[in-house]
Amino acid sequence: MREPAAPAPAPAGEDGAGGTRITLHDAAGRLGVHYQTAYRWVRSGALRAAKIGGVYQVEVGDLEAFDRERRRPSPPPPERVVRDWERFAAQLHQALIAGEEGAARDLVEGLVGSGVRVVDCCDRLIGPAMRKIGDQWEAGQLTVADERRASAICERLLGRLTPAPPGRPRGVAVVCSPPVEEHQLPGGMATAALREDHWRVHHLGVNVPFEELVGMIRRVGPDLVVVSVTWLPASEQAEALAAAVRRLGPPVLVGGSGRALAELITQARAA
Ligand code: B12
Repeated sequence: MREPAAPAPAPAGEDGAGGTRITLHDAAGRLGVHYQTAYRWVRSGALRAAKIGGVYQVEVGDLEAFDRERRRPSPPPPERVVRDWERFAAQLHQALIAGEEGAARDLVEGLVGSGVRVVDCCDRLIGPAMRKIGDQWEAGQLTVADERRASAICERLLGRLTPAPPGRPRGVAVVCSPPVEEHQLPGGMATAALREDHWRVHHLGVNVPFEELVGMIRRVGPDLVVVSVTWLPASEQAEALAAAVRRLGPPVLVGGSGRALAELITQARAA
């Protein structure tokens, strides 16, 4: 059976009441978001749209009101204090090793939705769960496949926790790792935590050649560079990268394994 395709753009029109309508594709473009994001807003009832001839259409007036509301600075949500991180970390670990992605997602998103900060979820939930998986792998209690499945679930979780918050960014940051580093998750967590703290972040992932990392940082011209390093033998390359970047001008923070993201956030603000 074929998957239903996203509706193709249709021309703008007038509705019965005389308001100008545009397709949801165009509305997404005006809002600067992906079609799927706008579609989710329609499905959740946040953005009004009518399905005409199989294509979602939005009234420009509704779109503008929605956009104004979206841009209005909202007071920070009340922060929830979690007292029992270990219990939650054990639950996440269990879900990760069982490959129960839905349970892992519900747990993490439930906490974030109730006011827990993303940075705390990384430092106190995902980090400890993955470290325990590393210990079990080292002890021969888990296979490489168990670890890869858990890592992949965490990557997707992090993707969902890494929105670009609206409002004026604190600055532009690049998060990268030395070329020999293969641990991508810690840099992903650093990205999520910095975005939550209103940085605009370019995350360069892992396995990027040294010269290309430096070249990209030169092109982006960031206010801050974070070098995330996990594998001990990669530390020397991380320091060489930091030295090369410092010569370009921006401050550089090097960190990783065992260092908290809460510390990164404090250092980034002071850099
Ligand atoms: C998943 C995993 C992998 C996956 C990574 C997949 C992915 N998508 O990331 C893969 C399969 C690629 C992998 C490969 C290897 N791995 Co591995 N891996 C792990 C494991 C299980 C989890 C890693 C992780 O995400 N940890 C959780 C994070 C959250 O912990 P953390 O590093 O403390 O993270 C915090 C900081 O990094 C901080 N942070 C991030 N950036 C910054 C920046 C600043 C400035 C600051 C302040 C903080 C900060 O944020 C995090 C949140 O709290 C760990 C176990 C462990 N103990 O970590 C082993 C582990 C890291 N791996 C290990 C090893 C040995 C390897 C391999 C050499 C295995 C091999 N023989 O091939 C290779 C290394 C390849 C390479 N060249 O890098 C060892 C490392 C030992 C060492 N001393 O270096 C560990 C500890 C496992 C073990 N117990 O032996 N691995």
